[in-house]
Amino acid sequence: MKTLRTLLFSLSIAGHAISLSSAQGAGNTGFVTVLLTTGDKQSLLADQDPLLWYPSQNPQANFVIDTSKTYQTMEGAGASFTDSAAWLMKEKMDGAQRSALINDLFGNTGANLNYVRIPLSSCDISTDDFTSDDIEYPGTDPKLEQFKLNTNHSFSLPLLTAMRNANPNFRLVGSAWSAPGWMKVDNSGPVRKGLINGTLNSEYFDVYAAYLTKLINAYEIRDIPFDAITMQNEPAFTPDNYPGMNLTAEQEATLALAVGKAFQKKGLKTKILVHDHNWDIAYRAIRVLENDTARPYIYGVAFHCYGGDVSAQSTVKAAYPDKEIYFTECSGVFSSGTFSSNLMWNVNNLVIGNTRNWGRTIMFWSLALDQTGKPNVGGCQDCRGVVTINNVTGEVTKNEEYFTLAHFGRIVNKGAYRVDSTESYQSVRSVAYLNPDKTRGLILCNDANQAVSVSVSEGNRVFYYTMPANSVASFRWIDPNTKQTAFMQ
Ligand SMILES: *[C@@H]1O[C@H](CO)[C@@H](O)[C@H](O)[C@H]1NC(C)=O
Ligand SMILES: *[C@@H]1O[C@H](CO)[C@@H](O)[C@H](O)[C@H]1NC(C)=O
Ligand SMILES: *[C@@H]1O[C@H](CO)[C@@H](O)[C@H](O)[C@H]1NC(C)=O
Ligand SMILES: *[C@@H]1O[C@H](CO)[C@@H](O)[C@H](O)[C@H]1NC(C)=O
Ligand SMILES: CC(=O)N[C@H]1CO[C@H](CO)[C@@H](O)[C@@H]1O
Repeated sequence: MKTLRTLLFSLSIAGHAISLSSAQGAGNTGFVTVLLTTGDKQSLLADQDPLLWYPSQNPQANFVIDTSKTYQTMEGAGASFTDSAAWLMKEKMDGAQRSALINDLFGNTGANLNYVRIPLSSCDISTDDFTSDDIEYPGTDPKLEQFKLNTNHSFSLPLLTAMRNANPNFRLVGSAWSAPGWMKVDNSGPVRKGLINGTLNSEYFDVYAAYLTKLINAYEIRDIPFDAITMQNEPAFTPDNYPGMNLTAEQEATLALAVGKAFQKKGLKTKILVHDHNWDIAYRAIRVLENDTARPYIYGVAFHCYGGDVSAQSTVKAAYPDKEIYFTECSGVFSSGTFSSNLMWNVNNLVIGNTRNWGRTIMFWSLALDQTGKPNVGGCQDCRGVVTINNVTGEVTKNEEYFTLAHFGRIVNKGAYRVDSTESYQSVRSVAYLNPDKTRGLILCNDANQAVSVSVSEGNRVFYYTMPANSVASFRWIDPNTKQTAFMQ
């Protein structure tokens, strides 16, 4: 086995496919690469010895993979690139630390992340309160003459460019936390630019649609296009100390119609996702979709994890099968759980549960925060970033959220199908994917305190593996019908 592993290593350095038939013993039908993370941190995304496939006429495996049964295609994994994360990366890291971090997050030897959420106004994890058309109270700007991409956005543009350069499948989804204060009613007036409390003034739906169009366009002309937008983060929640804007389902349908028409007029291809809120209020998403006039402009529904169960995603998909499901936010907090319990929960719910329930993206909240969950202007005081950046040394800690995303990113490419696999065996759960290059990806998660030995089959072959206690493993192998050749991770 060591020989095979050494050979694989040198092949991947050589960087091109070479027949491995001479390296395999008689009777073997290829190999499976394995990455392992254990809750006790003894293994952290560590390469294991490759496993061999064994031929078998009728494999009775614990996990049966069937790539002929396909579900949704995957867009990717990532987190929100808040202005706080940009500030930490720019101000608290040196150039070498910064490029190492970008590679660890977005490079294919790191977590291979490719889907990033950009707050289109300030949020709680911000350095300041801002939109791109802030007018002093009680002024207004219905013609958007003062529109200017906020400096806080410009600040993150060079970093976004570096991320895009690190991953050719890089995509963005934008989410607004609030319209500019002057477009709202019942807001906080002059306090914090009117971004706290309140709802969109019914006279300003078209103006706000034009504003969002300008905002998306401002990035697009800088060669940073948005794949999708959620018009409002958590529309059924009114935060009292950071930007927010409560919208009813009816208001959100009206806004989707206005934004859809505005995008169409400008030729913007950015998809419109609604809801961007929790599983337990999925009925609200269905209410938005019930509007026949707005529905054709709505591409899908985005979910957060802070209430309810991930199966709500399937309820929405069953009601509107032609709408796509995105998962856009969940945050770890420093005060809850251990590395191990958080890793197990994340993989079971946000990777396995989410993609078994039609999710096309897997996203955490802030990409980076400092060791005390700062900078922020309110809201979550305890949030943990995907990585922690020490605000004195610039050193990076990869958190359980990082390993959760990496176990997906390293074996699943953009455009992969989620395919059928046995859901569980004892304490182990699975999810499987078929990549566009026909490689297969499988994630197993064992959340018990004992190891579990499992068998996995695809077609007439089987491999064996022992999942350590509290562990997640990512497996990858090639199409059984192609010649046995090495492949790149
Ligand atoms: C937001 O609304 C809540 C509830 O009405 C109120 O207590 C709070 O003071 C408001 N915040 C601001 C900044 O106006
Ligand atoms: C949302 O806004 C409406 C209209 O201003 C208001 O009646 C309702 O109470 C608000 N909901 C919350 C949760 O603040
Ligand atoms: C859909 O929304 C539009 C715009 O607000 C509204 O005019 C229309 O009545 C709504 N349709 C339904 C069926 O609710
Ligand atoms: C680092 O963060 C801590 C906690 O927020 C803060 O007290 C300290 O001033 C920060 N140090 C630097 C150098 O920014
Ligand atoms: C991180 C960052 O660039 N923050 C800036 C946001 O914009 C305000 C002014 O609008 C600046 O004061 C902040 O420094």
